[in-house]
Amino acid sequence: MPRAAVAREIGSPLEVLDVELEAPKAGEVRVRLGASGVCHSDLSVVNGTLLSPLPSVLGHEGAGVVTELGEGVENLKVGDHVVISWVPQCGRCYFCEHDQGELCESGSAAAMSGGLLDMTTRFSIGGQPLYQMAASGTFSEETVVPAIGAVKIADDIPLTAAALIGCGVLTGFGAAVNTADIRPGDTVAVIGCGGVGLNVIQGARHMGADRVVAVDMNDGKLQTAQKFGATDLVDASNGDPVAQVMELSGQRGADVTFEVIGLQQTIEQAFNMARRGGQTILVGVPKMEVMVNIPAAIGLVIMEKQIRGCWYGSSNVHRDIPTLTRLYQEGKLMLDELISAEIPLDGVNDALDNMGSGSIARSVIKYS
Ligand code: PAD
Ligand code: ZN
Repeated sequence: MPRAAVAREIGSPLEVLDVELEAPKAGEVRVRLGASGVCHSDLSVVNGTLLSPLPSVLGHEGAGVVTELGEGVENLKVGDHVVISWVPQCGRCYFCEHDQGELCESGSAAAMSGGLLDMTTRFSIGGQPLYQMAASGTFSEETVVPAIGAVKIADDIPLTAAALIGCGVLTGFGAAVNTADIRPGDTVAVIGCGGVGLNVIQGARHMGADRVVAVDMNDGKLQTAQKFGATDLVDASNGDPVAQVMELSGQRGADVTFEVIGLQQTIEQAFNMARRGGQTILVGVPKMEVMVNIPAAIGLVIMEKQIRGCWYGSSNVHRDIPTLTRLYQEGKLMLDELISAEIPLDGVNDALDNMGSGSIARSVIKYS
């Protein structure tokens, strides 16, 4: 019986409980988790920003070791180290075939349902089913996931570092590398420098951006952003961030801007600080009812600005997870530096509470 952190209802702290876990069905694998990052999207489920069926085992940024194979699993074997993908990607549907695996038909439906590919969950407690967030459920010592949602990595990559790839790195780095069109020499602005925004920053540098302007309201987050490659720091709590980015870019605006928080105000700021002909990428997930005001004639047509959403870093996980682990091994991707605190599962509520602290990039649950 694994121990898992369960969200029973919106607004209540997670409860760490012994839960039942069924054996993997056909096409599924059981994974003993080594580590799970704590992402803002977990907090967004707890506070009701992000709708996800409850009661549920939360956590969607994990890595571990395969311990059991369901019938017919051929891509993995017992003992393989894997990163869990919170959008399982089949490789065969319309979206996967159009290089949009992050929108995979079967994976997206599963992730939204709180279950696996057949929309049912493997967790329960006292006979009552417990959903698993985003076809994952990584706030648990063990989980069962679709085999197409577990991507093999080398055994010598620490699972704490690998876990972060599962959401924050794929999303943030992917937003810069896959979703956006960053060109060498560009000026990029990133609003929101938490666990995901830091990876947008390192992704933008990887793409050859000359200047990366980090925008945040928290000085500690800005200091960390500098370590991840930000060249200019804008404190949004001290003056209009749009005016500050305009000034830094000779009043032209940034070539590419990213919003990595999920607020109407900062989405509009990101759009307004992009140059004519520039691009704005929305990564932060706002409350469902949020609408944004974009000047259609001036902003979109006459200034030819683009605005584009980004889901899971527009990643093909079967291609991008191996690429990211290789970059890490070559010293070209910072993962260990993202880990501000290694915590036990029982510390998960504190980690959710402390997410806004300037000294935290990511808290990582380490399982023994
Ligand atoms: P985080 O809490 O670590 O970082 C958020 C950052 O925003 C912090 O540094 C805050 O200080 C900063 N911030 C908050 N308000 C403001 C403001 N008004 N102006 C400037 N800075 C501000 O979160 P995270 O990095 O884990 O996640 C960020 C968002 O990305 C969140 O909405 C999450 O749900 C979303 C996300 N989206 C995807 C996707 O596929 N699109 C994947 C993963 C996470
Ligand atoms: Zn996440």
